[in-house]
Amino acid sequence: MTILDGKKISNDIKDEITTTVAQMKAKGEKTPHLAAVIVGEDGASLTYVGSKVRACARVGFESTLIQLPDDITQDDLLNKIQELNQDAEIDGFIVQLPLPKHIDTQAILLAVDPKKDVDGFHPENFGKLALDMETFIPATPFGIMELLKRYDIETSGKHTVVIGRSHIVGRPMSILMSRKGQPGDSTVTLTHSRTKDLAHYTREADIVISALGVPNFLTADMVKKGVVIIDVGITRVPDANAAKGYVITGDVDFAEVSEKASYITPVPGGVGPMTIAMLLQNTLLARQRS
Ligand code: L34
Repeated sequence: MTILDGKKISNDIKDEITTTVAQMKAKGEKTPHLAAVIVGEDGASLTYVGSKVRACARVGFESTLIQLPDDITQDDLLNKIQELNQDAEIDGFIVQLPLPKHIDTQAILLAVDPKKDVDGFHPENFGKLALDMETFIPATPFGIMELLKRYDIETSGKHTVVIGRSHIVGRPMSILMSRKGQPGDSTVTLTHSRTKDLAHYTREADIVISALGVPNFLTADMVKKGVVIIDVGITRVPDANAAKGYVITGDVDFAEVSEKASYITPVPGGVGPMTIAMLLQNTLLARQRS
C-alpha cells in the first residue's frame, strides 16, 4: 500500500511555481496576484483561506484577503466582485464557500469575470471543462488529477466510482475521469444520496473518490482488494482530547481500508494541501493568459 502524500506533492508544485515566478520577476513581468473574499467567521473557512494567503507568500505571489461581515447584503458583495473584476492589479480571485444563507451563491459565482475565475466555478468555465476546452479546473478536482498523474496511477479502462455530486468536487471529478487522457479514460459511476445499494458499486470499483463529508463512511467491507482510494472528506469531529478541540476526519475508515488499498490519500495531508497548490497553479495560468 502506498500513501498518496498530498503534503509532499503540493510542496513540489509550490517549488515549481516559485521557480517560475522568480523567472517572471527577473524578466520584469508582473507578479501574479490572487485575492480571496471571505464572508463571515466560519472556523474551517478561515483556516483554508489563511492557508491560501500563506501559500501565495511562499511562492512569491501578491495576495489580498478581503474579509466581509456575515450580514453583508448581496448587493454589497456583488459590488465588491465588480471592483475585483475591474482591478487590473488582481489576476484572479475566489469567493470562499459556503456563503451565508441570505446570499444567492449562484448569483455571486455568475458575477465573477470568467478570466479571473481561478476556482473555475463560473458556468462558462464549467461548460468549457465539460467540453475539453481551455479553462480553470476547480482546484480540488485538479489536485486529485495531479496526484493520480504524479503517482502514475493507471486510470484508463478502470471503473471509477465517485461518491457525491457537488458542483465543486463530485460532478467535475466525474467529468474529468471520463475524459480522454491520462489521468482519465475511466468508466465512471457517479453515486449520491439517492443511490440504492451504494456498496454494490464501491465493491466493483478500481478507484473510489469520496466527497461526501460523512466521517469514516467508507469501510473495508465496501471495497475490493487493490482499490485506489481518494478521500476528499474533511469533517471536524469534536474531540475533547485533541489540542484544538476537534480532529479532522475523512470519509474513509483509514485504518481498515488502507489494509486493502493499493493507494490511499490520508486526511489531513492528502487532497486538502493539493487544493491549495492547484489554486496557485490556476492563478499563475490566469496571469500568463492575460
Ligand atoms: N470558493 N470555496 C471555494 N474554493 C475552494 O477551493 C473551496 N474549498 C473547499 C471549501 N470551500 C471552498 C477549499 O479551499 C474545501 N477547501 C479546502 C482547502 C484546504 C484544505 C481543506 C479544504 C486543507 O488545507 N486541508 C488540510 C487541513 C486543514 C485544517 O487544519 O483544517 C489537510 O491537510 O487536509
